[in-house]
Amino acid sequence: MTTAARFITLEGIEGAGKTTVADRVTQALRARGITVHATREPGGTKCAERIRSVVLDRGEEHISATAETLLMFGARQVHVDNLIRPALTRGEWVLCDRFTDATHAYQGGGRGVDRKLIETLAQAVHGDLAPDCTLLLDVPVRVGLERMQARRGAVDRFEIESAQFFERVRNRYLELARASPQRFRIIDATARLDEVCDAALAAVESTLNLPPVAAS
Ligand code: Z5A
Repeated sequence: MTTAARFITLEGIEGAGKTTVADRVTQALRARGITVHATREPGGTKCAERIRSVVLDRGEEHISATAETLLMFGARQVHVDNLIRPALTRGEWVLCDRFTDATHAYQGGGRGVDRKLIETLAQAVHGDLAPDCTLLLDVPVRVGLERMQARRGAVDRFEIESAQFFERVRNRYLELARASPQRFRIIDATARLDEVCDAALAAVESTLNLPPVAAS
């Protein structure tokens, strides 16, 4: 099947279900014959994954909100240059678990980094590259944190943050979604996981005008 390259992103607070939804949407698109690169941020390439470890690990040194923002964009530049742009140029699709909206939500909303700084860095790093469709998996913070605690393993630098921090992140995400209603689809991620996956897939299909799959 030939379709123009598309860039899809998934966003949401911790425990929203992005990992499962990303797998399900990727499989459904591949079943249509579309070449899809499923990737994530921070990370997605060897070098960007090393930056991910630096920014998520709870080391001894203080990492300021500005340093955190710069690390996110450093990883993003490497990811965009080595994976995202080349794939889109080849006409392939990219489905990315988080992108620049996450920096607006976490570093901007959560940590209070100036919006203009984030916009300037975004312009320098990826210019006019923007997702065609962004799924915001929305859950109340209490639900996200309960899910996170239920599967508790090693805790990263974000997972130690307070409920108030995640409220600010969620609110900024909802603001971003309201500001770009053509690009964003808000999915109620409190529903059963299979229902969330179905809603996410339907949102991708409607936003990108994909023809329905013929029943087998
Ligand atoms: N970050 C940033 O600050 N700035 C940036 O610019 C970028 C990122 C790009 C790592 O991201 C951190 O980086 C992230 C923001 C920051 N930290 N936080 N918070 P990440 O995306 O790799 O990590 P994450 O958000 O922590 O992923 P996650 O916790 O794995 O969330 P998820 O992928 O949305 O959830 P999940 O793994 O699919 O599900 C979590 C659990 O909940 C799991 O046990 C599921 O079975 C359960 N779950 C999920 N959905 C449901 C439903 N609907 N019902 C029942 N149970 C469910």
